[in-house]
Amino acid sequence: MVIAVMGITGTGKSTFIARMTGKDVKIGHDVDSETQDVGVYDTTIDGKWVAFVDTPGFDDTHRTDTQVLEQVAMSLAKSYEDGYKINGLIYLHRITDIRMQGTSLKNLRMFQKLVGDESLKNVVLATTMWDRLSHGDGEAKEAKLKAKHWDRLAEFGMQIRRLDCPEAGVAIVRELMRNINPVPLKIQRELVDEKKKLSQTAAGEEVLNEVTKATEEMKAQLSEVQEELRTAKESGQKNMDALKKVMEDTERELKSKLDQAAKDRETLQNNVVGLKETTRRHQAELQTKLDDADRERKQMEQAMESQLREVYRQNQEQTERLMANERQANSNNQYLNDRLRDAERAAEMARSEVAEKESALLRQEMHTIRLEAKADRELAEKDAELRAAQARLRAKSNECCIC
Ligand SMILES: Nc1nc2c(ncn2[C@@H]2O[C@H](COP(=O)(O)OP(=O)(O)OP(=O)(O)O)[C@@H](O)[C@H]2O)c(=O)[nH]1
Ligand SMILES: [Mg+2]
Repeated sequence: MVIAVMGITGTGKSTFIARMTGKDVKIGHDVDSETQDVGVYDTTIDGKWVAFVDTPGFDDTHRTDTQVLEQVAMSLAKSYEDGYKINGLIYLHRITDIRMQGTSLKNLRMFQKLVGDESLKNVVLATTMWDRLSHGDGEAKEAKLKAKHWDRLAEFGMQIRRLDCPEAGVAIVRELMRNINPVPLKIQRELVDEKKKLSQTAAGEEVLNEVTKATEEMKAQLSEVQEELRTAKESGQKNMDALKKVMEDTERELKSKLDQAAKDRETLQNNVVGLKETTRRHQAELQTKLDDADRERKQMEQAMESQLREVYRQNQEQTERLMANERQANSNNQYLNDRLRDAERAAEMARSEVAEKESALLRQEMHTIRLEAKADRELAEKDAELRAAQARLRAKSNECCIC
């Protein structure tokens, strides 16, 4: 899964890729453009291999638009030839930018020409730097930009998102990862399938027009400067030397720019094969990066597979251990239940034994009471008999005294 990140210099492309991959991507901290070459940085998101392509933006401080286009177009064409399709593109724009004109407008136009209307559905335009202004200001700016420039592109399926919190980046990438059948970009079709020269592609035509316009302007400026220089020489002005120096410097600068413009025109006229030769170094580098990324991905997949196998084995072992423990617990339970039943039975027996003993004791007690009552009765009878005998004895003794 390949995702290209584009946008003018300083919009946060490298920062975004560094956050997504955790890799050491070179980030710019001054006004000069930082990323000079197309770079590939990969990672795994939701278990899937994702390679981010970092690109230099147009209006680079070090190179002309032609040179940037040549490099970006070549990289895209080469990866397409090698079977790597771009699943998604993220186009970054600073929400802090005062107005959308000049550089931003030109860059967006170039981007649209590179991608083509059919691929805009694979594009997310994401705004950065929300932390640098109030949310209300950001929303107002976003609404204006949508109405004036972006809604047109959104009609072709381009999504507009904000990179305003740490989770927003992954959400955008996940959205693009759903595109599993990507269509090639316009520049890829033009260069590879239709074998066009760079100047014949929509993006190339745009740059060529700019170069032609700039060349005409510079030529007009040059002849003005040369004319002024000539008049100054003829009029014999006092401060001639200083003026001459300024004019000559301007002339030299314009000539060097014209030389560069001529080189740019030549580059744009090259066909894909010629282009390939001039950018062989970049191609080889990109290929190496893609191959490295691919190798790393395979290694990662292998490592993940063996990790998964290990986790599966450990799970299996743990399951078996748990089952054995459960079996042991069940048998312990059974044993305890048996013992409990035995104890309950023994208690029941003891209880009935006690009850029996209690009733025997009760019977014994009643028997004793009955015996005691009988003894009392017998004692009373004996006592009565005794008293009767005593009475009889007393009567007899009385009879003897009388005699
Ligand atoms: N405050 C703030 N700064 C950011 C944000 N994103 C990036 N930056 C800063 O913006 C500067 C430029 O970031 P880069 O990632 O180098 O931008 P780039 O688009 O790769 O630039 P080039 O490589 O020159 O095309 C760096 O100082 C970043 O730290 C953001 O969302 N908020
Ligand atoms: Mg960068």
